[in-house]
Amino acid sequence: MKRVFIKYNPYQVTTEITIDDKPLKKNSRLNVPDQRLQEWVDNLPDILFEECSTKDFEITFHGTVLDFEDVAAVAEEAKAKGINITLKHIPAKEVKDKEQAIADIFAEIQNGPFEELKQPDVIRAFEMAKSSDFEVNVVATMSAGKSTLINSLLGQRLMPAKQEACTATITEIKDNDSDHFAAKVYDKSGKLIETHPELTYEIMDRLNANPAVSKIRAEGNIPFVTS
Ligand SMILES: Nc1nc2c(ncn2[C@@H]2O[C@H](COP(=O)(O)OP(=O)(O)O)[C@@H](O)[C@H]2O)c(=O)[nH]1
Ligand SMILES: [Mg+2]
Repeated sequence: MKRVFIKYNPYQVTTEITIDDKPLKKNSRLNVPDQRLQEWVDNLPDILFEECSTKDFEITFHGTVLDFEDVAAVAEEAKAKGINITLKHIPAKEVKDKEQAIADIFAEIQNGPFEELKQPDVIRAFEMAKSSDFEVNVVATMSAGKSTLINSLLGQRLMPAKQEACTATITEIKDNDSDHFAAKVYDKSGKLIETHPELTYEIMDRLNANPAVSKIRAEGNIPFVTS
């Protein structure tokens, strides 16, 4: 039996492998600098068999849970070829740990001396980058068909679409599982001025004609967005 140690860092894409505590030979096919685990892990059992002339291995994997699962799947498949791999996992920092570290640095920056990094647009950009929300902007000249396209994606006529300027107000539409659209309406200063539990074409038409309305935040089911 050979003892294989694999340390894989998915953030820097670095791999360290030892066999029986010895570094790999120069010509080993397991020298995989700059390659993602997923590029070579499928070949791992065959390479180990070729290079170690045994079919019994104990692999200790130091890495994230997701990457360990890929190694485990490959080890399971290798059984069919008569290659026996027992596995051990040494946990590594997960994505959520890294995200927390980044959030901590950003919080520190907010208490620091650089005013440029405390501006609302910087904070918003950071929140967006952290969020699982994925923002898609529909941008085109007047009457290009933006509202028509959005209605078609929503599967219902919600945006006023006409041969004239009719939707100059910024509208955000967020996907959720509700069976109808609801909206919150804001003025230029960001103050909430109206709420609509049941948004309709007529309400949208009126809101778009109202100069006091600066932003509409709608939420409802966007049929083709599943996650
Ligand atoms: N022929 C044609 N007309 C369209 C198409 N898409 C939109 N329109 C029409 O173009 C006009 C402007 O569309 P609208 O969606 O309001 O454009 P927006 O200003 O970009 O939001 C409306 O009269 C639509 O019916 C299209 O694909 N073909
Ligand atoms: Mg429009």
